[in-house]
This record gives sequence, structure tokens and C-alpha cells, in this order.
Amino acid sequence: MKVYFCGSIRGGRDDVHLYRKIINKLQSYGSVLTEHVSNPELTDRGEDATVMGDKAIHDRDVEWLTQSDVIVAEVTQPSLGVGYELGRAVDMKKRILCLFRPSSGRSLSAMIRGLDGELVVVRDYREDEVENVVEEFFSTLQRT
Ligand code: 6K6
Repeated sequence: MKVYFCGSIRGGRDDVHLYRKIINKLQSYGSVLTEHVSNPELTDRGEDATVMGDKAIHDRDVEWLTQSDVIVAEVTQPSLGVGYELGRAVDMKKRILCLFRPSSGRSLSAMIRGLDGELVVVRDYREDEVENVVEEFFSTLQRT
């Protein structure tokens, strides 16, 4: 199984430790195409983009999104890139899990919360339960 993980980069890197934890868990289900999202050396300035270029990043990520079986997004830290990826993934009719932490004090965009339905699960969670929430999502996937 190919899993595409989405997390904020230029939107802000406050939750990068959590991205690592989620990706570690996802790796028990398959290969995670976007492991770099949890790299603490990748800052919100996105300096690496000077090596690769934004168009190359965009085109590669959309290609990976197309190839992936499942998308998991941590959506607490607002990010234009994550919102864009989710919109594209919905259009591709992918199975998606969006993870949001109400303890952040933020309110999730209606355009993300409102996706919850047949192909998309939007789940409020606490950091200490994230592994169980991921497990639950993958066990329902295997039954459908
Ligand atoms: C790494 C290697 C070369 O360049 C970089 C830095 N930038 C990005 N690399 C890979 N994926 C990226 C990069 N910038 C954004 N993304 C994608 O958008 C990731 O898949 C994230 O889920 C999402 C983050 O978007 P922003 O708007 O928060 O940056």
C-alpha cells in the first residue's frame, strides 16, 4: 500500500514532531511517499526548494498523490499546500483521513470538516490517541 502523508511545511512547522509520530505508525501499513514532511531540517522557509524548484515539487507531489492508495493529512496547522492536496485527492476519489486537534484552540475550515463522508474521514483527536485513531481508520479500510 502507498500512503501519502500531508502536513504543513510553509504554513508553519509547529507540529513536525507529531508528523514524525504519525508517519512512523503509517509505515506499518505500507510505504509513505512523503516522509520528508516530517524532516525537522525542512523549515517553513522551505529552503530546499532552491535545490529542486517549486514547480518540480508541485509536479512530483501531484504524481505521488495520483499513485497513492490512501491519503492521511494532519490539518491542525493551517496550510495552503495541504488544503490543495486534499482538494486534488478528493477529485481523484481517494480514501482520506484528516486529523485535527481541537486542543490547539483553532477551528477547522468548513471546507475540510465538511468533507467528512463516504470516502473521507475527518477525525478530532488528542495527541496521545493518534496511533489508535490511525489503526481504527486502516481497519475500516480493510473491511471495505
Ligand atoms: C523538499 C525537497 C525539495 O524541496 C523541498 C521543500 N518543499 C516541499 N517538498 C515536498 N513537499 C512539499 C514541499 N512544500 C510543500 N509540499 C507539499 O505540500 C507536502 O506534501 C505537504 O503536505 C504540503 C505542505 O504545503 P505548505 O503550503 O504548508 O508548504
